[in-house]
Amino acid sequence: MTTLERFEQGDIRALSRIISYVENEEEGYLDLLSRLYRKPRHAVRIGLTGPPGAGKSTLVDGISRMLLQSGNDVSVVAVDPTSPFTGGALLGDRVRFKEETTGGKHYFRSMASRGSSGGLSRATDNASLVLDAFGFDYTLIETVGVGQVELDIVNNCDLVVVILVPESGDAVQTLKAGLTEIADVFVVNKSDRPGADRVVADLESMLALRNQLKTHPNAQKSQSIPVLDTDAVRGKNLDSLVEKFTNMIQDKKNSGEFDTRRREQMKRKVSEILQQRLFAETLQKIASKGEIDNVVERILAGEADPYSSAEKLFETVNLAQRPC
Ligand SMILES: Nc1nc2c(ncn2[C@@H]2O[C@H](COP(=O)(O)OP(=O)(O)OP(=O)(O)O)[C@@H](O)[C@H]2O)c(=O)[nH]1
Ligand SMILES: [Mg+2]
Repeated sequence: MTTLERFEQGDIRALSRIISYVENEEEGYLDLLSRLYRKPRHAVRIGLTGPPGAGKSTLVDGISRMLLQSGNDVSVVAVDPTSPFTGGALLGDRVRFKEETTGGKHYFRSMASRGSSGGLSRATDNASLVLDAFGFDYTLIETVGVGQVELDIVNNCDLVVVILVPESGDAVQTLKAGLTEIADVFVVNKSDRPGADRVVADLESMLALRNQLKTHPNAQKSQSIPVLDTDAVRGKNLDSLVEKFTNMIQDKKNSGEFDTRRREQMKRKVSEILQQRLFAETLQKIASKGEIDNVVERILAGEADPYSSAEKLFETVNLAQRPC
């Protein structure tokens, strides 16, 4: 039996193998993705992001348990952009699976650096597709930090939970980090520690302030951004959090926002693929003419500048492509 056949029959080892296959972009992986895109899928993707040590994994565990208890199959993808990963040797550490006695299936997978930031976000997106095609109801994606890589990753999610802690301090920093642009829900975790109330209040007043600035493009969105305080270790408010985001997802589905978001994500994905393809092809055409070296010499000799030279090189390709 092929790995794909075993995957289709619900074999977890085949699932892990297929995730590695697409993660490493092994030969033929695009054909496989093409088949998976045609399969029925219904998983909801939830992105959870926040600073290191904020309690994301503890929260993800708690949320998973609740979703499992309601009979859902839950997969978790933990993305760690800082951890270099070189091959299959660590697979055992990167995969956990258990069939909950009380509920659904639970699968855990970690993803590590793929060399380039675009690569990691693409690998995470493709792994999520595999999990979706396998039949999971939810995929929880944990990412550390708030850099471009994390933004790219959570931009592919249906709902984004941003996790802060009392130590996050001045919540205005949050705004600067662009968190309000991506958050659908704010969580202030470690609420057993002093200062949590203050961060909740700061966040709430910041969101209220943004609503008053009617001209802000996200004003409408921030109106409905809830702020919850949790204690992931003791389970405080985890039920409210799960209830909140499941209701939000249902509302988004009812209002059409869910589909609109997915449509935008897919449009972005197709555009990115196209962009990379066009870029690579155009550059290759220009390079094959050996013109770049000539241009560099002319710029260094003070006879040209990089901007108009690049423009002229681009035009040579563009003109060559035009039909007569
Ligand atoms: N007091 C308290 N400790 C917590 C809470 N949530 C998590 N922790 C602890 O904080 C530490 C970090 O928790 P993790 O869940 O690993 O945090 P993380 O955000 O996943 O960490 P990284 O993935 O390394 O960024 C652990 O020791 C947890 O037990 C909480 O609500 N209150
Ligand atoms: Mg973690």
